[in-house]
Amino acid sequence: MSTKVNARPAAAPTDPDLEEIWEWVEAFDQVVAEEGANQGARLLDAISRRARQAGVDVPVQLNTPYVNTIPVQDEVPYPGDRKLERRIKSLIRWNALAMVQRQNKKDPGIGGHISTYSSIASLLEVGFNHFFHASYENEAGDFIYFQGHASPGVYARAFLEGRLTEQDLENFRHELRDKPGLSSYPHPRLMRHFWRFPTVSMGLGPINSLYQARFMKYLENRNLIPKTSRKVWAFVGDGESDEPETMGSLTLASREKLDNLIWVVNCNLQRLDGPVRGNGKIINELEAAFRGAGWNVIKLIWGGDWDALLERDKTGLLLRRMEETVDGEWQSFKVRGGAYMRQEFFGKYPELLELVADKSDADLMSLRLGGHDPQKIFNAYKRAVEHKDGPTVILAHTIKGYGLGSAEARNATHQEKKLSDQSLASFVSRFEIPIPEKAAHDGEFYKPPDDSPEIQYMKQMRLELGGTVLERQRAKHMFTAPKIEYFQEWMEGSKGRGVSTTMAYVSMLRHLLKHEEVGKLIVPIVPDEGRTFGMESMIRQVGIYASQGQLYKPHDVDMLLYYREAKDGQMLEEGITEAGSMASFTAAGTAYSNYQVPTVPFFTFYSMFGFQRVGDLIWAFADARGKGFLFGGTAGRTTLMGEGLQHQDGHSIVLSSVVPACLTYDPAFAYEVAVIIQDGIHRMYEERQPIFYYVTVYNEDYPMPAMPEGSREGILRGIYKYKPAPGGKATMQLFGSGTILNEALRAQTILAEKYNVQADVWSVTSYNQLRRDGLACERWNRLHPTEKEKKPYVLEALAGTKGPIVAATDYMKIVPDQLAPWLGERLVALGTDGFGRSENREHLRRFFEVNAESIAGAALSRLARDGKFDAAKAQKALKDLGVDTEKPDPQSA
Ligand SMILES: Cc1ncc(C[n+]2csc(CCOP(=O)(O)OP(=O)(O)O)c2C)c(N)n1
Ligand SMILES: [Mg+2]
Repeated sequence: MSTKVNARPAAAPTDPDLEEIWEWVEAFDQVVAEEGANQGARLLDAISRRARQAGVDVPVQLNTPYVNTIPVQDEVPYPGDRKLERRIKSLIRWNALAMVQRQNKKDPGIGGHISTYSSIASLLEVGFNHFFHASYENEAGDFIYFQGHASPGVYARAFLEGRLTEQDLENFRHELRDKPGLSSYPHPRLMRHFWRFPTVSMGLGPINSLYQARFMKYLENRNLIPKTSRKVWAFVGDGESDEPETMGSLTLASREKLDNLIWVVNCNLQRLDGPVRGNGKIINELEAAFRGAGWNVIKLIWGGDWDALLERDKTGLLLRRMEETVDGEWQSFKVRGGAYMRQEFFGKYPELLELVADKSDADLMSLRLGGHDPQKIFNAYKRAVEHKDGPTVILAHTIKGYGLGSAEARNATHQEKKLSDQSLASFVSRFEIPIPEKAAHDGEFYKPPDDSPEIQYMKQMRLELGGTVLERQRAKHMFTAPKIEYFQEWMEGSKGRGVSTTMAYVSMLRHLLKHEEVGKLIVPIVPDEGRTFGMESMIRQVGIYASQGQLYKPHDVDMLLYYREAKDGQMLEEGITEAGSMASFTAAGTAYSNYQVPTVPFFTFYSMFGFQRVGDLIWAFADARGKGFLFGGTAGRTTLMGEGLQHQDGHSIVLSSVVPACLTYDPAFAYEVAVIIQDGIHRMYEERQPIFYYVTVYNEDYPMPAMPEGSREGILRGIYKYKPAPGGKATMQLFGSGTILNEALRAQTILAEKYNVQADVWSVTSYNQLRRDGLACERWNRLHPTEKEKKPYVLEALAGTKGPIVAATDYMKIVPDQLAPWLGERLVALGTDGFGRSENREHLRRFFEVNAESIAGAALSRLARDGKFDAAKAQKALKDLGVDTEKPDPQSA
């Protein structure tokens, strides 16, 4: 450590305690000076051990002094042309501002953000010019997770790079008008050749980036991709760090030694409403959290202008003042200006006032912060890239709204979209944008000619890094799905053996894992729920991925199905984190584009803890054009017995129905599951459709029948007749889904045998799909009144059928009710609205009125209302069937 450390302070020289302390400090200084930094560290370590042995309560210190982690003397010189880079950055700043400004003039209220990018511009530009590698030929490019609200700056750079045209910028936030349009934020769903990662829902970018870096190592360790030096960069807001998803998985990154992961936290000290930590210091808070989680932390607080002041300060008071200033105060300095800063910051100690006596107020205002100083940023990035065996976070101090004049650092700056004419003019002059004042007021774009030094330089720098990173690649390698014959075993039924759809699904998945071509691409994911779903044999078969292998002998090693962890393990056993599992699912479900490896993730979870818990991550997955299968196990409010209110899921199908790219299925039988999986792989990976699946599977055992002839189309489209009425023509219809189909079948028998009512039974595998089809037909018919009407599939399937339809499900009544526009008065929905209970299936189904008796009773009651059955007999039947007609309504009980 040749570092210059502050000399002994002059303050309180007569304090005997301080005197003693300084003798020790000086002795330590001497050791470091004479024997080096390592020896200093050893000495400290020995002393603190000794102290602990002696019972001294040595505080755990997670914070370092409030200065840059990299000392000035360890910095390397900046390798780029600072002047040109500043010009380029200014042009990008202008075009980003102009884009938002212009659009809000044209279309008031259309929105956009200028202050996030203005704070992060230098951090991004140093990356673009010197660090972000693009993919080319066999070279693997870096992945960049941009702060969503910084998108205007990213578009503006793409414009100068030639990736986007002026027309694109003109149409920012006008995706539905003139083409091409630009989406507000990073949305791969809508700009699939540009954005890779959706980040704008706070917290999702960070957690997804972390699991992305982990998944990269998984692919390497499984030899699905070669080892690369590719990095995952994530730019995170300091306000965003309050989201549990941001900070919740930090230890995974250090545990897995993810040295391919770099986070840059844009510490502009502000969020949307105001300061992130007005009364504290967000940088210190984050430093302690990341350090505690085992990350390499680089504080990038002060720019070069401060180095000289720190150097000149012999009292240690400047550092003290830096440490005691809370973020809210710091923000005030920026808003109120140099004179105020002199008085309030430096003025607290006369020595500090003297330190800046030669500086004007304007000088004080422009003392640059670390996150705006390319030299400091370059050094931080260099360190981060070179760091081995763990993730790095850079905590960069910036100013929100940097350069936006009166909007700079103000609480309201996040919402700023338009600057006054005067602010625009001063922006243009401050950043030397060569356009006339009128053009500035109109927010005209400015791009220098292609042969200008700026554009030439920019292109050259990107060329050296392999090209543009503002690109999402089309998948080159997909595969042919296994044919349905591969699943023959499940088509034939279980020959009387009681099996659940979960067991059938897991055995299918194990079979798929053995497939010669596709097997290696399957990624099974579970959040500590493998045993619940009977996956012990899968653990043995493909092993749990563990980057370090298995460093211990598992206690059950002598058993056939022992707990096997392996470096090339295929299964991702994520521990109890549905969010983390979903982030892995996202990395695996988008690998077809990001790595050109079309992995097929199967994420199996407790259905209650899927959409309900991680719905927003699933939405982002859809945005990212992810492919794969979500399997909701322990499905159904009455099928999962014993577990009660918090576990019993009767609504995940409602929640999944809202995600446009998600196909939801609620199968009853093993062959239905097989048909859905086979077709899903075919549609997603062979036909390349940007969709994914949610399938509910249950834990109730019953014999699985063989697949009836001709049912394939109905299974996939959502409905088919499973069992016609036993005694001739049906006068009514029964619909069943999932395990409740068995109740419908039992009701069919009751109705026929006890009441001489004939009913057909239908398996409804997907109300959601039937509704979408119905809506599509309805729309077409509405828009084409002169043409022959199209008929929704559900009506086609039901053609010629008679009587009411009683539709029973283990999910809420709104699931079958989705078909009300087409089935109208015929439809009676029975479902599980209300809170679950700790009970067995028999009682639960009676309580929710979805057991066979309730279904039969509902049928008779409805026939009576239709005048097809005697009402008094129906009332008596309800009693005979054990339906308690006077019990409280379960939906509000
Ligand atoms: C989950 C979620 N909640 C709320 C928002 C709305 N929102 C957008 S930006 C923002 C503030 C972001 O502050 P910070 O992370 O500090 O980023 P900065 O703009 O300051 O760089 C908020 C609350 C959001 N996008 N996502
Ligand atoms: Mg912020």
